[in-house]
This record gives sequence, C-alpha cells and structure tokens, in this order.
Amino acid sequence: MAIPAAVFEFNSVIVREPSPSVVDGLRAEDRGSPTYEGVKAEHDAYVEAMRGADANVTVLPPLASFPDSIFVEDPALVFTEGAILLRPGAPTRVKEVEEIAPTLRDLFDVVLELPAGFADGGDVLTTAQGVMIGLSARTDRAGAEALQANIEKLGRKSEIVATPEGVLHFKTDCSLLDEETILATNRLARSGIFKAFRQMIIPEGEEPAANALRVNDVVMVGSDFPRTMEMLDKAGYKVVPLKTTEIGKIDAGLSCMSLRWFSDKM
Ligand code: CIR
Repeated sequence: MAIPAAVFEFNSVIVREPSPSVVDGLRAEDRGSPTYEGVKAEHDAYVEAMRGADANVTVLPPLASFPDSIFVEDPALVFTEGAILLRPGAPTRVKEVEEIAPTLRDLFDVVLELPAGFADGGDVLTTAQGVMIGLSARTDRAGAEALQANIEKLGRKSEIVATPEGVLHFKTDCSLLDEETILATNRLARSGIFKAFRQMIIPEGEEPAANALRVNDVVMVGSDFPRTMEMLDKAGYKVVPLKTTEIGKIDAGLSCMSLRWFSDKM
C-alpha cells in the first residue's frame, strides 16, 4: 500500500461540470451574476491544472437542478481511509449529497454518513496535525460533533474552531501551504487558532485569495490577487494562477471545486 508523503499529496480528484444554472448560484451579496461561459472556462482551466499537478480527475456530469453542485467540496469529505457524506447547511444544497454518493461508494470501501446537524466540506481544513472543523452559518455544533465522531472512526484527530463572523466557510479565509504553513486572512489569523503553524497573512484587500489550494508541488492561487501571488512566489512556492473572477461572484474559490485525496488503490 502506498503511503502519502504529505497531507497535500493527492493522486485522485473529483470535479463536477458546471450547469448553465450555475448563474443562479447562492451568494451573500449580489455583485452581478457570473456568466455560464465564464464559469465553464474557469472550471476547464482548473481541471487542466489538476491534471498538470499529476492528479487523476473524475469528471461528473452537470446537474441543472443544483446550481451550486459544481462545488463538490461541500457535500462530502474524503480521506485515504474513507469518505464521509455530509449534510450541507444551505437548503438548496442538501440533495447534492444523494447525487455524489454513488460515485463515492464506487471509489471508497468505507463511506460514512452524518447522522445529525449540518456540515459543509468548505468548513474543513485537513492539516498534518489534525482536521480543523469551523463552525459557520453552514456548519452547526451538532454537525461538527457528528463529523468529529466520523473522522475519529477513520483514525484521525479533529478539533472544532470558530469561523469569523460573516465569512461563508472556514476555508474561505485559510488554506494549507505545506505541513507547517497556513495561508490566512488577518481576521482569522488573529484569532490565534493557527499558533502551532507558521502563518502567511493575506495582504489587505486581497482576502478572497485565502482560499488557495496546495496540490502536490503547486499552489493554485486566484489570478486576481497579484500581491498574494508575489508573496507566495517569493517564499518559494510554485504558484499556478487561476482565474476565479466568475466563481467569486457566487462566493467560491479554488478548494470548493474539487474533492481531493490520496488513493492507496492506484
Ligand atoms: C454556496 O454558497 O454554497 C456556493 N455559492 C459557494 C460554495 C463555496 N464552497 C466552498 O467554499 N467550499
């Protein structure tokens, strides 16, 4: 059995093609709807970047009834040891779980279900020290505790933390750069939860860049955020810029569009 060298080492990825209904995706604030063509182009580039990072990508078909279903990170959580079907906190997204479940049952020997509460995958950050679950408007305490129990069944440690007020998901404001380093907004970093890590703080005004994505040897970063890209580049990370302008209009960033894990079956 192959053992992953690091928590950001992935050989397997699931994505879902956007449907034209993506223009109706949820958003906290209306900054204009994204165009379908724009989202599709951003998604296509993302899939190419995943392949470029040496991941094997499973592409699921679009789901017109679920405008936000391109964001496959939210209805499930995946690890080498197994998958967990979640309970998304937005009513329009609850049934996305049934849509992704058959694929996960095909790909994983162990698939657990959340018995209570609500939890979105966007609120979960996997680090080498353990899994962090952020409470948010989408993830409540009952869901977070049920998730903790499932994570423990898979043999991992986890802790429940707070997401800053008004921030959609915990990972809207942070991402893993390597085993020791977290990229975070100032508002999240100053809560002190990352004191076990080296922290890199997002330059003021580029907060949406905090949802970057480390996959194998690259860090995918929103190309609308030049100061963040420069900071990471100077720190020695191999930055892959990806456009997130359209998905940003429906409150999404780079982690949202995939489920990633290291499969020991490959
Ligand atoms: C939503 O509000 O659910 C979507 N419009 C955006 C989801 C972003 N997902 C994520 O950060 N994991």
